[in-house]
Amino acid sequence: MIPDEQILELRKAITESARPLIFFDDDPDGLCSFLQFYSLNNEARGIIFKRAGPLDSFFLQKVKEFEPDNIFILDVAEVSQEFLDQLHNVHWLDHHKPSKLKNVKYYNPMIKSRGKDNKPVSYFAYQVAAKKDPWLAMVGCVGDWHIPKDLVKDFRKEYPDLLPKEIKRPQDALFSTKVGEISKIFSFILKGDNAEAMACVKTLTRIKDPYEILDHSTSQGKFIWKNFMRHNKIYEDIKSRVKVSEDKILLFSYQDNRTSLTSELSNEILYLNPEKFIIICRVSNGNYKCSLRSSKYKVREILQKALVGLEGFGGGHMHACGCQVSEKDWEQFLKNIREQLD
Ligand SMILES: [Mn+2]
Repeated sequence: MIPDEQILELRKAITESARPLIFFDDDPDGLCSFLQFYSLNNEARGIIFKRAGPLDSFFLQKVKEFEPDNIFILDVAEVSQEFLDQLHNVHWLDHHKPSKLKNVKYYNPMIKSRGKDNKPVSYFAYQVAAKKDPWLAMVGCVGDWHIPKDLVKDFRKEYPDLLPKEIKRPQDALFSTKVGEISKIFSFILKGDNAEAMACVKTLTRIKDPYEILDHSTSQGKFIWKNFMRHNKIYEDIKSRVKVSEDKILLFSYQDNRTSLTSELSNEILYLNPEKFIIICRVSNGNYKCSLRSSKYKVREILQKALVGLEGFGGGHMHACGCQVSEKDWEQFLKNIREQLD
């Protein structure tokens, strides 16, 4: 958990900021965290952080243009010290492996719980926003494979049909319920180029109710739905090409220089094939960009060992990781993984 005084400190910081700048991760948890922070301060400017290494000085120009008085970093696992050293009033709320960086106010439930509490950032953003929008918190949490007990209680009071009582496992919530569908929609609208994604984010800040999206009942809801469908078509096409064999590794790669769908695809493929070690990769500019999933194996440990001595990097959660491996080291990488599964 995050202590109450820290939640209040964050609430005060975002509410009283004149020009808050918010970096958020490009997944439903990051987006739902941003939307809840935005609901506390409509002056906030959001920047989607697409993962490819740490959040670093590449973004300094953006900071200088906006001249924020406070900077918030939500659900981003890695930030560079060099970047932080050039900034003031940075608040970083995360639930990945705790960081020891300086010149930042750091909030992470993993610290006090000694690694046991890794509830999503959108859950803590819900506390920060004084529990205003349970649906945003729930969509973010389900996207990160969590169903926090107290949150689901609040959520079902308002939206019982979006997450039926018999649903207990996060993966069932994600792949067989309406709240899971919204999570998928949030995930897909962040794909594609930045201008399109930001137009969707901006539209979402004006949506008050999940049914606007699910029933396409307002112009904002229609806009989100249309953008979702565009990416969903590509997604379904790639998914239909995944083949399952007897092998304990389920490996699938495709060529695409633009958008990554590997994270979403690997989640669904794991759901459909829970016994397999899933490796879904997108090949782009001589690199394999992969999402690794398994419910049986400790993916993060296996990945760390497999990367030793190779050109590549990666990390993530115990059972869900991302990585990038150079084409020339790809076969060795696969061999290193396979050895650990036998
Ligand atoms: Mn997250």
